[in-house]
Amino acid sequence: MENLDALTSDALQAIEQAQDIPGLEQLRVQYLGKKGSLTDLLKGLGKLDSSERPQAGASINAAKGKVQDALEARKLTLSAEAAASQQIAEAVDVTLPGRRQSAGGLHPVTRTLQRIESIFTSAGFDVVQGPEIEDDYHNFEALNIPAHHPARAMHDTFYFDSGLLLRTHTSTVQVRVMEKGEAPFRFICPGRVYRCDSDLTHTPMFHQVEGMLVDENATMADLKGLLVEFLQVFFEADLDVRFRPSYFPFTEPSAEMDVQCVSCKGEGCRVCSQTGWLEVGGCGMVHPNVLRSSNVDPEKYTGFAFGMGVDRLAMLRYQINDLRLLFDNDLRFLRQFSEGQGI
Ligand code: 2NM
Repeated sequence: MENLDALTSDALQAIEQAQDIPGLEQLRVQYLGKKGSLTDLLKGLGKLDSSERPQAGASINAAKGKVQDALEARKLTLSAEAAASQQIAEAVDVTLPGRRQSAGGLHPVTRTLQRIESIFTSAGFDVVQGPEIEDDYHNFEALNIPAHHPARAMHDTFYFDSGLLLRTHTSTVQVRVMEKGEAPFRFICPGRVYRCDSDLTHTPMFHQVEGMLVDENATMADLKGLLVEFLQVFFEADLDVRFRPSYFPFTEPSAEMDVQCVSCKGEGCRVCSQTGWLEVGGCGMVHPNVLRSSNVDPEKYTGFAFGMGVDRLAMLRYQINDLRLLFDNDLRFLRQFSEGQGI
C-alpha cells in the first residue's frame, strides 16, 4: 500500500507514453488484468486490519479509476492518430491531372481494306466474303487449273489431311458467287489467303482483294478504266498505270499492272528498284471455262477480273519498308496509326 502512489504514477506515465493500441492493451493487463498489480492489491485487502480496509479499498479503487480513465483517453488519442495517418496514406490528390484514355487505332491493313472497299463500293461494287478453308474444286478446278497443271505448283498450297486446303486466293469466293447467283455480277472479295512461303517479302498469310465484273458487254477497256481510276484514287495522285501481257489460267487475255512509283513518281529509287514502276496486281478477261464451270453462259456474258495484294498497297500508302512490321504486332509500330486518322 505504501507504493500505491508510485505504482499509479508509473502506470499513468507508461500509458501516456504508449505508442499504439496493442501496447496500451498490454498495460491494461499489467495493471488491471486478473493478475494485474492493482488487482493484486485489491486481493490483498483481506490481510489488512478491518479498520484500515475501507480507506485502503477506496484508495485502490480511486487509483484503478484514474488508470482506467487514462487508458480510455490514450486509446481515443491513439485511434484518432491512427485514423489520421491512414487518411494521409490513402489520400487521393484530386488536383493531379487525370490519366488519359488513349484511343485505339485500326491496323494499317484494316485501314487499307476499308479504303479499297469504300472506293469500289462507290463504283457500284458489292463486297463479298467467303470461307478460308476451301476444297480443291473452288480453289483450282473451277478456275481452269486442273490436276497436275503447272500452276498448282506456283501456289504452295497448305493442305489438311482431309484433302481440304487453305485458299491460296480469294477467287474461290467469285466461283461461289457465280454458281449461286445470276449474271450480271459486280463485286470484290477482300480477305486472307495462305501460301506456304516465308521470306523477307512473303508471309504465309497475306491479304488479297480480288474483284470481278460479268455483264453482256464487259471489255478489257472497262477493266483498264476501272483499275486506273482505282489506283489514282487510292494513292491520291495522278500516277501513270501500265498493263503488261501475262498469263493466268483463269483469264485470257491476262495482264499484270504497274503503277508509277509512288515514292519517286517514276524517277527511280530504292522502293521501285530504280525501275520507276511498282507491280500492284494482275487482271484479265475471265476465261470462258471459268464462266462455264459456274453456270454463266460465255456466249452471252463476258467478264473481267483482277487481284491485288492488300499488304503491299498498305506498305506503299503508309511508307512501310518491311512487310513483317504488318504482322509482328509491335505496339511501337502500331501506335503510329492510332487516333483520329482517316482511312
Ligand atoms: C488475279 C489476276 C487475274 C481473278 C480471276 C478470277 C475469276 F474468279 F474470275 F476467275 N478472280 N480473280 C484474277 C485474275 C486474279 O490476281 C492476281
